[in-house]
Amino acid sequence: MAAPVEVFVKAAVGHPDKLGDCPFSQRVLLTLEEKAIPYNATFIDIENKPQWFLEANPAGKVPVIKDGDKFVSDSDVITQLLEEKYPEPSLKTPAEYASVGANLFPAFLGFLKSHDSNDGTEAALLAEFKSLDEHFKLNNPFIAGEKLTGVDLALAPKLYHATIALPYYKNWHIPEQFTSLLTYIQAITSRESFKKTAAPAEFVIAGWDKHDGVTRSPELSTSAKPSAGHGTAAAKPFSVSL
Ligand SMILES: N[C@@H](CCC(=O)N[C@@H](CS)C(=O)NCC(=O)O)C(=O)O
Repeated sequence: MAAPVEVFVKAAVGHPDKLGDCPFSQRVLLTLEEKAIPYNATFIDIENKPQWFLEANPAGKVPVIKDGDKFVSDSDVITQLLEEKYPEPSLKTPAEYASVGANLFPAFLGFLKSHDSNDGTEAALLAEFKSLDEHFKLNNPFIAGEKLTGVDLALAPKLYHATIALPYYKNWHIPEQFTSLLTYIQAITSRESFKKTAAPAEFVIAGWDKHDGVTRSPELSTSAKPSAGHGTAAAKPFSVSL
């Protein structure tokens, strides 16, 4: 039997022995889980990167996998390599669906960092969610229809972050009328693979707290941080007590 894949992913902020909040790391873990590939995960404290990690991977980003003697970085490259080496079950995304949701993360980040309610970032994010909702009205239960594919595993961790960070930092939720999108989020984040690889809400917030420019709206700044708990269901977003 082949040796387990060695994968290096982000550790939780303040908990170097626990899985952290990186959506790109989760994408790779999801791919390993859904393909039932045996793996060993090592958590990397990105605020205090070990010397051996920087020598092996000078760009210093996670996720990384070890392929023979080589370290391979970037979730796009890693998931493609895993697809080639472990073709069954296939997670190949048909070309026409490959870019679904590709603009979500930049739009989410733009709004999360915005301190000007008139700068258009909220409208841009809303347009992304609307376009996803329209997609899922026509294509479901997965992005490509009947079958789970790699594009779902790239998008799901980003949606999970959105459902935790937007309520917490901006008191903002995905509008309830986007029922097809919310159904998708509920279903994909309920998969065993997702629950096993998701960082709990408090680690997601701890991660975003470290990002430049990410701060809570002033009216939220005194309310509670998320409490301990694992696998917050995305359609029941973490809510702050105001
Ligand atoms: N394009 C990369 C992005 C990876 C990335 O941004 N990783 C972040 C954590 S989520 C990281 O390693 N940051 C540490 C650093 O930049 O030093 C991918 O898809 O893997």
